[in-house]
Amino acid sequence: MDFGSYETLIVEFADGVATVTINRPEALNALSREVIDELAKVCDLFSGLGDARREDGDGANRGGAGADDDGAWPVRGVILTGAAGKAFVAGADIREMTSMSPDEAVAYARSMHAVTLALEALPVPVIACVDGYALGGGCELALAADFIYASESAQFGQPEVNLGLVPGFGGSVRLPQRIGLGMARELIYTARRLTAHEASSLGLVNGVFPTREQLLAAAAATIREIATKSPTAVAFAKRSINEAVGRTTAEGLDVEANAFRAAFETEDMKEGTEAFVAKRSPVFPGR
Ligand code: CO8
Repeated sequence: MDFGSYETLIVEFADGVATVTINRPEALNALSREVIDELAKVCDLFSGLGDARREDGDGANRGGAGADDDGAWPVRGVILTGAAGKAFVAGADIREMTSMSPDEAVAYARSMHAVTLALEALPVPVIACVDGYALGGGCELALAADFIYASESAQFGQPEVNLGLVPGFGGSVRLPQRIGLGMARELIYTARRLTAHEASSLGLVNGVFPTREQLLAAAAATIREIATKSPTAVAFAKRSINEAVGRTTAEGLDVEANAFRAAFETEDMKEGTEAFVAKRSPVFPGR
């Protein structure tokens, strides 16, 4: 399977799990413009998963490594992590930022907004594996994943006010959504850091693991567990949850009803319900 070649990322694939590693350990994996461009390319690669088979899609199989010739689901989930060392990602690249005009800085922020939205739009789950610092843009990148697992050494924070800045890659939107307004305000105004266990107690992190190896293994195991389910149903569930965020209850229920209808029309639904009645394990066709 060809994932292309990258200067700042390592993209690996095994057993349905794609692992995307941001590889700039000399700068604590900071999100340079090149990293952001390459993350956008990877998102594009995976965005076509299941298109040829999803009832709601445009029927086009965009090909690439994300979708094979049959439009099946070779990639069942993505792990997003940073190269081993001190950091998951220590934020936006502060050195690059120092020479930017306000317009360039906003374009830089916008390019990362696009990446975070693209990650949320992927039809497969994305798990951020945070080992070391997830600061500023690093925390914001992790927040764009479906959920976050952390190692004991993880530290989370939005230290932008130390630099005379505000969160610029979505932190002022997604952090309050994840941990509540009051706690998000306190963290952003003080630039305090959270340990992995503190982040876990706030619901920012779903699981804390002793070592980096155990962290990555746990995320891969969760993706493989999800891979035993209907891929179309998981994709509709992800879309439904993301589209309902920030809406009224009534609007959110409309979003859910649309997703439910779309799922109801799939062959996966037919197979899943028939298998239940026949007391056998389902074999989901993924369409
Ligand atoms: N950008 C660029 N280089 C970095 C960054 C970064 N964010 N973080 C660390 N580095 C570099 C250091 O400059 C150093 O390089 P060198 O060896 O060449 O001097 C190397 O990585 C190692 O770092 P340290 O020596 O500082 O390592 P320490 O273990 O002493 O400290 C820390 C680790 C605490 C993580 C420290 O490096 C630090 O505080 N880093 C900055 C953290 C931060 O403030 N992040 C937020 C950045 S702002 C942001 O993300 C806003 C996003 C929205 C931007 C929107 C654009 C408009």
